[in-house]
Amino acid sequence: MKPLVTLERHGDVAVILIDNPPVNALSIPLRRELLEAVQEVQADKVLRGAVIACAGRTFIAGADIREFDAPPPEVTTGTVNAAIEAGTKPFVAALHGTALGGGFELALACHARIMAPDGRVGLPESRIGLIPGAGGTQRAPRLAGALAALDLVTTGRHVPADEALKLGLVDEIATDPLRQAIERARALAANGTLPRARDRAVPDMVSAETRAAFEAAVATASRRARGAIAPVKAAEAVGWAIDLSFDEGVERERLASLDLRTGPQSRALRYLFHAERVAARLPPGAGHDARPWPVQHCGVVGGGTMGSGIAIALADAGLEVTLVEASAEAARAAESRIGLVYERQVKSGRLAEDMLEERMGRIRFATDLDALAEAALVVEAVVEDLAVKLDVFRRLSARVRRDCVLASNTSYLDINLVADVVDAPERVLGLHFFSPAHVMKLLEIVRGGRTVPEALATALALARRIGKVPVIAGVCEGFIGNRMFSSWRQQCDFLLEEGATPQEVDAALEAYGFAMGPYAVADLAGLDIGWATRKRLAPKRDKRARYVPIADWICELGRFGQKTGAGYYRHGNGTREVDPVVTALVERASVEKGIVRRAVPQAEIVERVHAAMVNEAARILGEGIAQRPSDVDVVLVNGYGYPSWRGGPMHEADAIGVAEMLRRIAAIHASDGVGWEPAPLLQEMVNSGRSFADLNL
Ligand code: T1G
Repeated sequence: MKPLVTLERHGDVAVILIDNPPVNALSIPLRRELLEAVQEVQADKVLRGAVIACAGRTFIAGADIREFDAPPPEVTTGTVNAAIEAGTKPFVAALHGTALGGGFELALACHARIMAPDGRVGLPESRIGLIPGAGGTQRAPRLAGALAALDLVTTGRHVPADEALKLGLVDEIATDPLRQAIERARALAANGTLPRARDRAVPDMVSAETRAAFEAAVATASRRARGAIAPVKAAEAVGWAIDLSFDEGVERERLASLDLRTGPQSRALRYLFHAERVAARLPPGAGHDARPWPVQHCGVVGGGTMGSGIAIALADAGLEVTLVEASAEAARAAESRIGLVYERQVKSGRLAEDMLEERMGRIRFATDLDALAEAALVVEAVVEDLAVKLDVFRRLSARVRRDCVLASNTSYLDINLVADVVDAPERVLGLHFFSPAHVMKLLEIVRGGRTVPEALATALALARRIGKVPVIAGVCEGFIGNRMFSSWRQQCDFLLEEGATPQEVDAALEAYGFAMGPYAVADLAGLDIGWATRKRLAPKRDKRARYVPIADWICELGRFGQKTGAGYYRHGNGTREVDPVVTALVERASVEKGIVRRAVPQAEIVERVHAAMVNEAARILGEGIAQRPSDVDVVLVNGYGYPSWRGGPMHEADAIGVAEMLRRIAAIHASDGVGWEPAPLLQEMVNSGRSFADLNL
């Protein structure tokens, strides 16, 4: 077995080199070898110091997530850190790539940190339901201050090199961090200094005012957690760095991290971490090892809200983008729309001012599809009208390369109809972005009947490159996400007729962990889109099915949500208010159905919404539209605000039990009739004793 850790001698400084692809995760054997190397350096008569570095794409990206269900090992990252700090020789970390979690905690225990200019550091443990367990919540505040450390451990964000240097988390940025780290170790040994984070006081907790600012920041972080435990615990741990001795703080942190590791929230978040990576792989079977076609120049047809957002997402990833609009005026409107987004990013500090021109320069604007002649991939994002879309694809097909991937951003169009009108139908697929396209993580990749694996591989590679979370969907009305949303939104409307109000439904789901309830989301997105869909589908709707007209009545009043100042709510200066007009419409719906309104408990709202999700998902799985239940969870969490610390509706259905889910859905069918029949898959699963987790394997 190749060693995971080697020790190279560079004169009187050792380089401890870690090599554990793909991300040098701290596994049990690696930590054991690392501790032995540290002890060897400390015992060696010649060596005066050491550097810890990694081979491959990144410094240690954290503890090995796959080991978290096993009992805690005897050699933890904290053990290695303590050995480094207890010694009399300087250890310097050479950081590149993403030094995260236990990896960055190891670096913080070193006496200095040298970082590559394009490197990033972070303590993202809260994103998998944990808190740093190897001193990160105790050393980071001592180096960067409590407020900065609080931000890092509660958001889990990655910190770029220049910010890490400014915060004091690293000591130097160098294009050759290894060479510079060797020099730094030699210099520290020469002047006999051993700077240790643990010896410092937290620099910014110096007065009642700063402590009050810290407490206020803790309260904000807790509010933003919306039911997630880890960020709240991480904030508390930073407080230990202020109030307790280092050793007391480290011990409390270790125990808290171990406690969270066995809890349901961390299990759910680790499940999602794995699920997102499984979803991003090519489907098993024929062509599962297909290679993606190279993509550098992308086209976008249509510069409205979606097209502009897609162009930004592509440009932000360093791709060349040509956006084609129907007229010079429309192209100018798209350019100003995109410019506004970047100007807002400059104002908020997310984009450096001197980067604005360069970023805008990545997007060219044109009015002729000939401008896409050399594009490797084109995303159509014109109006959701079948005839218009098919005309665009007919004209595109005559102008672009035969191997150019042709994608539609449609939220419902049958991709096979597009494939019918182009030559080379094998390169046609759907790329369903979620608004705002440059922000929302989810990307549904819709696979047509003739889409070849190479085209899928190209779309998956593009998703990864632009930082999206891809899920492959088959062709049906609404693919995976919108089809499920349509189903559970109907249950919400039924609840309105039975006695709930829009604000009560929203409050119940927001208490459950959703960032925003469905009616508030509808007002944000615009009610006219759903209205147009309902009118389009009306001829096909089963007249026996229960139908709630409240949304139609609201739209008939010209109330389309925030964009018109009123929808389910009345909107003004960033607030939403209950509107008696809507309350009256809701009550009218009950009267017209002869329903005596009743108080609807929050638990019932959540239970019925969840059951509707699971039943529609079971149908989607049974039809092969989604490959596995965990893909459905990835869609709901990344595209619809389902609380990630719950894992997703399918993960939660397993905790409730499939038989109980079937019972709940059967009860809904008994009360709500046609369209609410339990999915056949559920009975099959009960008969075979299989869980949704079993279907993921
Ligand atoms: N453990 C095990 N495997 C990991 C891993 C980890 N920490 N991180 C990534 N992988 C695998 C991943 O499953 C995939 O495998 C491959 O590496 C490439 O990952 C003690 C307790 C580092 C930014 O939370 O954020 O330290 O699917 O596809 O998009 O206090 O991976 O190919 O078989 O994501 O370039 C803290 C989690 C752990 C970092 C790279 N660390 N990882 O992103 O590649 S807890 C994290 C990431 C901890 C300490 C605590 C990302 C990345 P496969 P990828 P990427």
